Amino acid sequence: MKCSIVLSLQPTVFEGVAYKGEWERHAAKMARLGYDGVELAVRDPRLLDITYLQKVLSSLGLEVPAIGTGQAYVEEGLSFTDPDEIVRRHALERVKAHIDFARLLRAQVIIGLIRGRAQEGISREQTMDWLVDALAECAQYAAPDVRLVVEPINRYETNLVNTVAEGLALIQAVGAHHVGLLFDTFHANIEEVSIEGAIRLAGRNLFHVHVADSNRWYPGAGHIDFASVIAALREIGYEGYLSLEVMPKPDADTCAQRAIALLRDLLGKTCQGV
Ligand code: LER
Ligand code: MN
Repeated sequence: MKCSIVLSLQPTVFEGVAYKGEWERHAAKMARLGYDGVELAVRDPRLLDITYLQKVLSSLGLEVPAIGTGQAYVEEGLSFTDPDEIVRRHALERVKAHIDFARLLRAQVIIGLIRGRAQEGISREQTMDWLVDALAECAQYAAPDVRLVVEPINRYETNLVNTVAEGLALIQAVGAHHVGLLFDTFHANIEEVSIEGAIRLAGRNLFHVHVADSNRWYPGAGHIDFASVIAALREIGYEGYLSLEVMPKPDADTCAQRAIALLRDLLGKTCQGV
């Protein structure tokens, strides 16, 4: 397993990301600390200079395991399940732009908050139909080389797909090999009966992992047992990234340093920077 950290390429109101904006400086610092990659949270990839971004990241030796899309929802209200057809269409177009961007970076595309919420006055069946159709259209667009990762998210942020079991049902409805799950330890600690049990249930469908402790601080600052989480991930043969998605508490640099120190220790690797 390798380690990455979420960098938001632009300012955002989303609280669960330690570094926002000034990404060149932050990426250089993460490379020095020993991170293998940076996960990029991107509101609209069409506003970016991709050639420049690729040049900077490759000069730092950083991979991009995944692209986050949630800011298109948080900042602009785009979602796959909005009752307004035009909003749903814009959400699809935006995620297709994320897929184009991810293809160049060999990254996965996260389907997290962009799925939206089931809203009053709309049947759950209708909402799920919109979600399955949108995911199927994205899967077709992403095939064969870009993987999509559906993230179960806790009930306080969405009422659609809170658990791994619900995530599996959704990806099974789409039925494509390149659509899998993102497991976030913070959400799982709220929603799952057992964090390790949920990892085992995800099994080979697990494509990406977000790590944050029970309080959404860095691993080690709350009560999740990360040694046991890593053991469960090893048990299912997971070889992807552990990607740090945390609030900047007490501050971003402390999170980044303490997280890599703990994760590298648990993974049995030496940490370059700390
Ligand atoms: C939202 O809480 C989250 O965990 C992000 O990864 C959503 O895209
Ligand atoms: Mn997450």
